Amino acid sequence: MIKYSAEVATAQKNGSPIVALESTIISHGLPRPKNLIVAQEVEAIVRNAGATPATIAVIDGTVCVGLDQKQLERIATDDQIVKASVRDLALIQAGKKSAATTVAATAHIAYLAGINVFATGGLGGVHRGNSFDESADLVAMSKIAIIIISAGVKSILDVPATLERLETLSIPVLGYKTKIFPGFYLTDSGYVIEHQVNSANEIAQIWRARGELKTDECSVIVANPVKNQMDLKLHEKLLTTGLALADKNKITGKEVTPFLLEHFHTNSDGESLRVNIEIIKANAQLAAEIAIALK
Ligand code: PSU
Ligand code: MN
Repeated sequence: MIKYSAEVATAQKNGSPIVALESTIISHGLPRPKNLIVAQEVEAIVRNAGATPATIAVIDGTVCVGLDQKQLERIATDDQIVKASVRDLALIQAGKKSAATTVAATAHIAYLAGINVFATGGLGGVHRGNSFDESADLVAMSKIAIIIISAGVKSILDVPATLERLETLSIPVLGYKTKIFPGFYLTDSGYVIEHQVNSANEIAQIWRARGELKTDECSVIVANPVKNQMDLKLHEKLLTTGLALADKNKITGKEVTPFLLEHFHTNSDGESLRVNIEIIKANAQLAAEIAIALK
């Protein structure tokens, strides 16, 4: 059912560390043409750190774990690529269609492939102003055992509501070298978390302890704050205008997150893109270190 890239198949055979990477950030999260370059650079970071990258997507009905150059290009440039969450996967496969996978869908496939570390940019969560719009990422993370490295949830979301949902769903949130929950574009979302970890080894130890205590049925979130955050004033302005515009244009469902991200990218003169790239690269690096520590 799953097609593995040559390098991922080799890594699996050798039992060497693998890092899953999501593809919606490439197709719907970053502007073209930079998206393809970033996707390639992120894979290179994982390789240089001593692990194997496995970017996950569905191509012409085949679930792919690890993409070759042409497939990566397709995800980055083809307008037919849709954004797929968990509920969409079977439809995409049966219809022989192609899709980029969200955090939820990527975590699901990575788990099937036996991969236990996954790097992304930002997690989905509870949206502002519409308490029924909760990302399926939350539900997926409550059911899938994988370590997910992110820069928190975006400030476009309702951060405190998301943190409360994570608590309800019993999903542990570990701050990497901090107790301040990051806000994706911002180093500090304004909310604190309980647990700080200071090394990849510490995370690996927690992962193993979960197994012994049978609290290992959900994800572990590692929140890795961006170092050089977005200009605060610009962020505030784009957040206000973006939310108002989404409301005015009646943007709903899976369109909301891509709409707001694009609003940031087209109106920040490269600033949101710079931060986004820094985040995904730093998370890929940390994910590789954790994957190595687990071995
Ligand atoms: N955060 C980002 N960039 C992204 C996304 C989130 O910084 O591209 C994507 C991820 O794939 C995430 C999805 O899983 O948005 C969440 O979408 P929704 O809010 O519709 O569940
Ligand atoms: Mn939604």
